[in-house]
Amino acid sequence: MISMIRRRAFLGAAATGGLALVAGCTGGSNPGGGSGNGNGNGGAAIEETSSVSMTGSQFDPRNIHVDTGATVTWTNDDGFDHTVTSASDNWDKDSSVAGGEETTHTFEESGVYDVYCTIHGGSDLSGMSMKVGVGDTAIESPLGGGSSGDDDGGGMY
Ligand SMILES: [Cu+2]
Repeated sequence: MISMIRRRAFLGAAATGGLALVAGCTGGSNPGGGSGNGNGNGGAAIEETSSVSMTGSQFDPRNIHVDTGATVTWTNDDGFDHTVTSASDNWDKDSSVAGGEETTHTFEESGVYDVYCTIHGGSDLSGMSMKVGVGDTAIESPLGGGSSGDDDGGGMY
C-alpha cells in the first residue's frame, strides 16, 4: 500500500521535475558496473564468452575474455581440419580439431593467452589466430576483425 502511494508521488515528481530526476538516476546506476576493459583502441571488440567458433578459417570471435578457471571451448564449424595451438609461451596446447569436433582448455591463471591455427595462421598472430584474456589481465592490443592488417602472409618467401 505504502509503496503504491510512494510510486504515485514519484511519478508525479518525474512529470514535473523530469530533468533533475533523470540526471539523478543515471548518476546512481553508473558506478559499480564497470568490469574494467574500457580501452577501446582500434575498435576491436573483446567478447565475454567461453565459446569460440572456427569458421571460414578464422576464430570467431578473435578476442575473448573469461574468468579465471573458466574452460574455453573451440568448435570447428568448417568441414576441414583446424588446430588450436598456443602462440604464447605462457601455456601449452596443440590440438588438431576435425570438422564438427571441438576442443577445450581450462585457464587456471590470469593472463593473456595467444592462440593460432598451425594450418591457416602463424604464431605471430597473422591469419587464423586469436587472444584469450583471463581474469583481471586485460588484452592491451586486441586483434583486428578483418584481414586488413599490415601482415598479408608474405613472410614465407
Ligand atoms: Cu585452421
